[in-house]
Amino acid sequence: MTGNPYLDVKPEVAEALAAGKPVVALESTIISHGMPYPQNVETALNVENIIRECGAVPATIAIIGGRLKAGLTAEEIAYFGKKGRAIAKASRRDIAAICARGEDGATTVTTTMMIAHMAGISFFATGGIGGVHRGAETTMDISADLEELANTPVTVVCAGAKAILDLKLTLEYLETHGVPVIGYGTEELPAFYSRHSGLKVDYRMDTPAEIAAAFRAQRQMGLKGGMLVTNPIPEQYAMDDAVINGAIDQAVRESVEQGVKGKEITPFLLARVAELTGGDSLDSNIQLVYNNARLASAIAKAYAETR
Ligand code: PSU
Ligand code: MN
Repeated sequence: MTGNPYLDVKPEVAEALAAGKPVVALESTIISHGMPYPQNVETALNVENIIRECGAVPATIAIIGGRLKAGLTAEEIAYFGKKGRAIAKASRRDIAAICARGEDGATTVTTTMMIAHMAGISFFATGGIGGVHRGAETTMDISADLEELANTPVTVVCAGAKAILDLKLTLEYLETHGVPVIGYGTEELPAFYSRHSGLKVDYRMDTPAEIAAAFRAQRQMGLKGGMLVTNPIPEQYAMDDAVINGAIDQAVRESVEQGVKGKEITPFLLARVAELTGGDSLDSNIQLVYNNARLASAIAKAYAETR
């Protein structure tokens, strides 16, 4: 909040934080790289409204003209949605150069956690996180999101991770780095479009208050790192496992054939899966983000009420 010459906290967000009110961070890569225009803009604005209806203040995070923004205006959200993949996807390694050059950057889970923490925000809702990619035993492609969860004290609410990743190795990595994985109302790790992965989370928690209490304990003990809350997609929006897994397998095969590498892999896979499943996967994606925004708001509220 102070002493960071690159950070701009939106006044509404700064006031809420100063008053101890619940604030929920949102990422911008999901807008620019995770969904097509115009559904991306519509979804980003709806998510903010849902958070407000739940009694919290939304803070969509991005880098604009070299400024780290905690809280965007509707115009800024529309700008990100329209520019889409033309905006640089900014991970931890990128933000110093982007800010020094005065450029724009779409924040991933990693950089959204970083900027949220700089601003004093502890709760963050998104769709899916990055993880250990299939074939990582040879490519070493492991998302910086996992390392950030290990180091930065923010609770991230997601719908699990997409099966574009190796979910088993992703859990192993999180275990090694001491990140608690919580299932909201479930013992099974959800897999984004699907409620099922066949893998177990570390803790099942059934109320936002329980999650807030665990986060409080983590803070009071002075532990570094955050928590990952996995919230299954509502049953009525879940996709047929055979359909979604078929599309994912094909997308992964094509990425290998085409030699897609580095930061391009995740956006490539997300876009290809959406194409292969038509509008269905996009609709599921939008609904699970709304669902996560509601849970993150409830956790932030429970945390604020027990301060
Ligand atoms: N997974 C999704 N949707 C997303 C992303 C991942 O299901 O939008 C985005 C998030 O911004 C996440 C990033 O932080 O991709 C991870 O990219 P990488 O795998 O290159 O670390
Ligand atoms: Mn990667």
